[in-house]
Amino acid sequence: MNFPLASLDSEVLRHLNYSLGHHSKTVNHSYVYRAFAIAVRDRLVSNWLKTQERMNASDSRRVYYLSLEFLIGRSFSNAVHNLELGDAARVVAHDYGVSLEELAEQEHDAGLGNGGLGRLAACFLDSCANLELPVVGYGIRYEYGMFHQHIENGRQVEDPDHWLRDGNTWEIERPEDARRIRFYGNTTQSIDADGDIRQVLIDTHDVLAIPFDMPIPGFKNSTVNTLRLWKATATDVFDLEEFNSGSYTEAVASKNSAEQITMVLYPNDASENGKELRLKQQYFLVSASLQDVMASWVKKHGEDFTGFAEKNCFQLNDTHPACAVPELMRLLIDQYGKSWDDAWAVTTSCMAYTNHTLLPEALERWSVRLFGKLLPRLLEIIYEINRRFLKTVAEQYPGDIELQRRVSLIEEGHDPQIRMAYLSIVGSYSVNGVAQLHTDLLTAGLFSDFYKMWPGKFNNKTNGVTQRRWLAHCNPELKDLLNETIGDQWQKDLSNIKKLESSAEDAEFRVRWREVKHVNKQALAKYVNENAGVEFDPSFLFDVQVKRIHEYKRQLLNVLHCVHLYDRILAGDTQGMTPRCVLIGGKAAPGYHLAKLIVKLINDVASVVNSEPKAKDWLRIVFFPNYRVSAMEVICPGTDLSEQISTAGKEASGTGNMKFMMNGALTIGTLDGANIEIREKAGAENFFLFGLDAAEVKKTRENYRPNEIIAADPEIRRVMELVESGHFNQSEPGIFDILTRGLRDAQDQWLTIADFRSYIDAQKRVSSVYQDQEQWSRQSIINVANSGWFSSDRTIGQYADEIWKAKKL
Ligand code: 26Q
Repeated sequence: MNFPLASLDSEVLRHLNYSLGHHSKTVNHSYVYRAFAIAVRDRLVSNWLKTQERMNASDSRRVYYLSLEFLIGRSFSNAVHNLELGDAARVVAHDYGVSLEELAEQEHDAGLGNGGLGRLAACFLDSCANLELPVVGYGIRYEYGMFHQHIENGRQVEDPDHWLRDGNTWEIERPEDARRIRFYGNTTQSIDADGDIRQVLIDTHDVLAIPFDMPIPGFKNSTVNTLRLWKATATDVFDLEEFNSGSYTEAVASKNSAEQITMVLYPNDASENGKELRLKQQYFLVSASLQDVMASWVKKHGEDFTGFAEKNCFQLNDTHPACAVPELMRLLIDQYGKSWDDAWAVTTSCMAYTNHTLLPEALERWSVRLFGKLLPRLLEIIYEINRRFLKTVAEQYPGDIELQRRVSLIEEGHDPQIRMAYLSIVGSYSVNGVAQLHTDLLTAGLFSDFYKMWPGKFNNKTNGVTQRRWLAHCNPELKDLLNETIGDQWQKDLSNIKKLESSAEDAEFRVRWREVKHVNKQALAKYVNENAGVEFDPSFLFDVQVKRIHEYKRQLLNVLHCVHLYDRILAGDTQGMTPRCVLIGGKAAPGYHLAKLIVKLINDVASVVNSEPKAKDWLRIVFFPNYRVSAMEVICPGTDLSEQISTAGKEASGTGNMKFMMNGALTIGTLDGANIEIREKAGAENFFLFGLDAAEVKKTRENYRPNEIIAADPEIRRVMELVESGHFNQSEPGIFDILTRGLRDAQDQWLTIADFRSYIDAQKRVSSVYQDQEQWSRQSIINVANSGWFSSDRTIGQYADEIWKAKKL
């Protein structure tokens, strides 16, 4: 089936008239955007349906990527790019007196994620469509995405993000595929038709899950994959009949409590423990998605699930969807009457788990009490999984009671907890980390007991990002230069970018390289001015750190370096200094007070420095508000220096580091996460390394004396004294004491002071290389030429071959 489409201009006009009810060409940009978006979407639809047919016809294993987060950002510009409609769309937009970029800006970001983990899921979907793999994303259609951040008196203020307020062109509601999700209730036994005893749940509170499908277009291929997002609604059609007429209004009002479940994304990028609503979200996603997959299996194969695992696989994006393990068991046993052993064989052959954290405190745990109240049957199943698992442990390691206690899925105590990571490991056939160091540290540390039991389960899949969004689309100037120099195959397969390397020695090419960067820096300077009212000078070095605000990511170290530069400027010590514009952006979790205080410090240091006349020629600092996907699309092309300065052994991978590398920034960083691989690929001479490595961090903690380091280093001492004197917070004395006390504390987890001298020295090397623009350009080109490994196409290729065993459609 091919739906005939007229030319883009007449389609846009038709949608403006008939879909949106406007007649004039002078209508506002928001309507023009929507007419365009519908016209572009129409171009996806027939390929979307064809891809579904191909998927149904193919006998490849299918993959379901289960994630509480998909940080999609904007879809319009991405679809235009992947369909190669840019030139046509530009011309038509011109007729409406608007640029394509202005139109694209009408779209609200789909901010359905916190940060790295959510954006990774979105890059993965793009790569799966590019590689034509049969992968479906399953997530939640949050009414409110990641909060909007604005700054008042230097402090973060959160506002709700009602991203759907102008409608969403990129979704199709499919009420016919609604699923029923059952919460609370009690388990009892009953005899089924065959005379077998079955566990049944009674007196449950039910909610409906309604799917909304979003198209995920491949690049220059006819593949359009699906992201299916679930929305919760009340089961009113069923329940209202049962209710007597007196409770009619109450029944209608109960719609509200059902819809709560998908109302808002939890804005914590480390676990926020114990919130019942969060557990409801997790189970809601998992149960709806599993029922969906199993219903289509049954339609085709009947209730025989013996071949199910060979043809289906679920990738768990962290432990957030870990209920998939006991829920699949429940469905197989209670719904389809399978034996425990058969159900367990199926489950443990089709679940795969990705871990994204090294912070032990961020491993998810649920109180047994709360879990058992909300999901009583699942708790029974988890206990049975644990009983059988501990039995095999006891057989394998007789007498090792301590081991049994350590690996138990239940952490005993006055309020026993379910260890979701352990449940995921026991229930999966694959467990992976997201960078080599991360995987090594997991198998040697957090998960070492499990690694000893099942070494073959563990594997590494270093993260990647999609070069379509993060290079071709966001940096059209660089795209054009690359295409002209090495052809355009790199968009399909980024390993081709290696061909660029020889151009590093071409002086004329380097001039053009700098011209591209300059244009991008001008665009970033304009964006910074519009959004934060600070003037950035494109002749300065643009030094950028954007990511969630966290102690371990050490935005504090960056600020301390800014204070050090400011101190030197005031002292007239600008010998060898390079003028810099420092940009820091990111959101703090609303309940994470220290992170919010770091935001305040950045803003207060920025306002003092920016209003100091002596600093004007040397240093500008901005806290960029409301950092998000669409902001990164402007920020990364204009960045010279990428700050990746986490305490070694804490950042699982990082993915912003890869986006900056692809756009020609050099990295200053620690030996943490994927930084290590970036440095290996780019060459140590093209990376500004500083700080302790993970092993040294561990060792240093044993005998850490930050006060001695501060006392012994006059530059560091002055920085501390400046901050402690209240110089940056004269009207609010004492507010930063908790931060400076933390820095001086021997128990400081993040060892900021331990790495400060090394960081200052590395920043000096940055300054001096930057002053040799030819050298800087060479190193920048070499970084881009070696960024091929960090394409999410490479990552997904490895998932498909090594974990999923999925074949191209
Ligand atoms: C958990 C429970 C309750 C509420 C929220 C959460 C929650 C939500 C999001 C916990 C963690 C996250 C997100 C974690 C995350 O983004 N981790 C990052 O994942 C990236 C992709 O693998 C890595 O590159 C980063 O190193 C890692 O920090």
